[in-house]
Amino acid sequence: MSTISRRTFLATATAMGAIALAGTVAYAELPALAKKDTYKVGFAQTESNNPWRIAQTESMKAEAEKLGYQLVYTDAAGSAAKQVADVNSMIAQGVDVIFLAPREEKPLIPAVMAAKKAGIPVILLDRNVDQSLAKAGEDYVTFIGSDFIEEGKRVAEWLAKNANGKSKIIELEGTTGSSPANDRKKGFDEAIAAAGGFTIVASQTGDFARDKGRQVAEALLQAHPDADVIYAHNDEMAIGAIAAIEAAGKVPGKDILVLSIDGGKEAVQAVVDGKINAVVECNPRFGPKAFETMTRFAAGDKIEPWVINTDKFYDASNAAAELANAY
Ligand code: GYE
Repeated sequence: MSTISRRTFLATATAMGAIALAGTVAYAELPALAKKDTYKVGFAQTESNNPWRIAQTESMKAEAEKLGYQLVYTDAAGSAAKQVADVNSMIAQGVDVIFLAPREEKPLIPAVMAAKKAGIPVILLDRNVDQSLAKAGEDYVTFIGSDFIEEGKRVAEWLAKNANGKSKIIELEGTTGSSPANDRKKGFDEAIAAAGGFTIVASQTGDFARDKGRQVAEALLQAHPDADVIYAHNDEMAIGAIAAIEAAGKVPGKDILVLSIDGGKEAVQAVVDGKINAVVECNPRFGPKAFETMTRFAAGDKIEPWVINTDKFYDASNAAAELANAY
């Protein structure tokens, strides 16, 4: 999959409504959404193994309930294959629109295309799909989510200012092939290279999961005993890394700086406690914005290709004051 082009992919996906036109290919247009009093809405969640996902699901359910819409909710339990099947089942149930949080950038392309073919608009939530294989305004309505490159960059910029001589970084990556893992790595690695004086001694996936993060951090701390910074792509892995640092007889936040993204309550508390040095928030409260975007789309508005969520930032200067607002 990784090497095939958008055109080849679409051509082999068959019956995409593609018509050969003077050497170019025209694709069927984005499905429309009728204006109605109520809707049957699909929400294909990725997994539910962390506070971020749970906050997102709650926000979506609460908003659907508030509007009186029927929500068809599925949880792919960390499997891209199951998530594709979940979307197919929503199509079979005749939902009006599908909110999809694509676990990985490429494997969910067939789900996006199947919905398009069935005439059901898809709105991507929180993770994106491969931009060479599917396009906003053409294959799906829009992507609603944070700027992950910017999140990684903000972590790097904080570190460049506050490193106090620490320089050897272990990076714990999110789920391989997911857009936040790809972009949080890109944003951080580029900014840290530009800052100069730092080395990323190891970069490995912990799958956005606490225990995997702990295990990977443990192994990498053994292989690189001089590492003095851990940058985790989410809170769960940062919290796992704190346990690994303590198990190695070191003090998290002091001997080894810990940096994270997500900003859930437990991580903000860890900033208050001095065990995490800085966290870039990634806002999980999607409900209002998701349904408002859907309403604008049904009204015939032209939707921007990326509806951007803005994120806060926590460090020792504001964590105690912000704790009550963290999810
Ligand atoms: O950071 C992570 C979750 O896709 C932005 O996925 C989301 C990420 C979030 O599992 O904790």
